[in-house]
Amino acid sequence: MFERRQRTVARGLSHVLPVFISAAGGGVLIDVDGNSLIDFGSGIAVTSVGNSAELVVSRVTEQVAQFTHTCFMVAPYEGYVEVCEQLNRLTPGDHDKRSALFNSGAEAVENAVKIARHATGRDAIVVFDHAYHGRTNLTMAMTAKNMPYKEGFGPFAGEVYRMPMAYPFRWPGGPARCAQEALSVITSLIHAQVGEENVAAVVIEPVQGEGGFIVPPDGFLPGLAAYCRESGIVFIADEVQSGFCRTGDWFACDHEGVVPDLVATAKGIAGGLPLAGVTGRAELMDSVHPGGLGGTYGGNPVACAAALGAIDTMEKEDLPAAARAIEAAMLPRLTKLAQTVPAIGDVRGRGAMLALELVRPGTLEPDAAAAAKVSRACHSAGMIVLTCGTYGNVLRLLPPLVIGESLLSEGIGILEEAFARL
Ligand code: PLZ
Repeated sequence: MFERRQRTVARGLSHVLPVFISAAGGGVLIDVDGNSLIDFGSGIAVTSVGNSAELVVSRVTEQVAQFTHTCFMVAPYEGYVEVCEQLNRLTPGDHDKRSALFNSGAEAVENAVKIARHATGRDAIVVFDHAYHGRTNLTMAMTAKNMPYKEGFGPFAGEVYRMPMAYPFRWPGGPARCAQEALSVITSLIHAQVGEENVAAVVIEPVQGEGGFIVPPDGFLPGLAAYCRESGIVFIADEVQSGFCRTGDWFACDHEGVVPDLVATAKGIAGGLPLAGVTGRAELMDSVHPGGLGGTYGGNPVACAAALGAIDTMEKEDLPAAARAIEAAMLPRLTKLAQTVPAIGDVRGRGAMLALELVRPGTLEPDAAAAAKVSRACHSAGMIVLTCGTYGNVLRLLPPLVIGESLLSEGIGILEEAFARL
């Protein structure tokens, strides 16, 4: 199969593991050779409700037999409206909201930017160091890391301005001063280099994903949101990776009661089917003329049925609490591990979005080779872990929220053993 893949599929698509999957569920992937792999990746934070979750399967099966596509812009259907109702209800804030549905996280982020520009009549977009927003032209411009995402793919969209991220582990003045100092640097840079009156939107992942699972210090996001409000800037939360129970709240912004003007969602929303959304203040969303937003497949009826099944599962099984329980089970063991392994410079994250940042002992120098070595050791021992980070030196742990205690514990054991052999 791998040989066939090499002959037919473009080289630009890489793999974490050279396996082909034939079945998955309950936090385990089974490959075509019959190997079982503990899943600490969830298909990059997608299968939070598990693979083939019961309510996803039943809703999708029913829908796929009824009709597969009409295009919401041609002939609407109830599932789309129901998903928008759920998004309006579940996203932070109880103000009047509207939603629109798309196919991917990148598409949701692009549309959030379109809406913010249209509503404000301004052009500039502010993003952050270590940000990841997607692989389309605009979202590549918004993404920080060159290799592999941007290398050779320019020219990139203009009017995108990058600011320092409040990154406690690497903040020069130390974690305690990170929030205040970052806010002051960011607001003065925006004033001096862009002019707040030109800024349509500030776009931020409330917990950064691909860039290294960077959790901003308390006070940073509320401060940034308040600054945006005072300056007439649309505050956009990219909750594509952090949203839908992953961090122990419905959305990562909920942790500090931050209410974004627009929220981009995808990944966990539909139990593995492709669906994304933009949800936000009715007056911003509705500033766009009819026909200004859309797409052939956005909010496809089968994907909407999957989302309704996934959201139902999250509520019935209280998956925010499940994510907090995963944190409670994992964090003490990871912290203990860090005390015995000098290469672990930082343990961070929330809920079931946890990470270890690896450095040369006693320094801040990133050690990508160590991260690669540990992840390879986990892979050979039958567990999927992913790396991330601008410097490629962060191991990230993203189990499905329904993984269950014993499998979770077995997975952490594999990680501990991999570190013991580092
Ligand atoms: N915003 C915060 O995490 C997707 C990228 C995988 P799409 N992250 C996984 C890869 O290498 O392509 C992501 C994200 C945040 C936007 C996106 C983009 O979502 O559904 O991949 O377009």
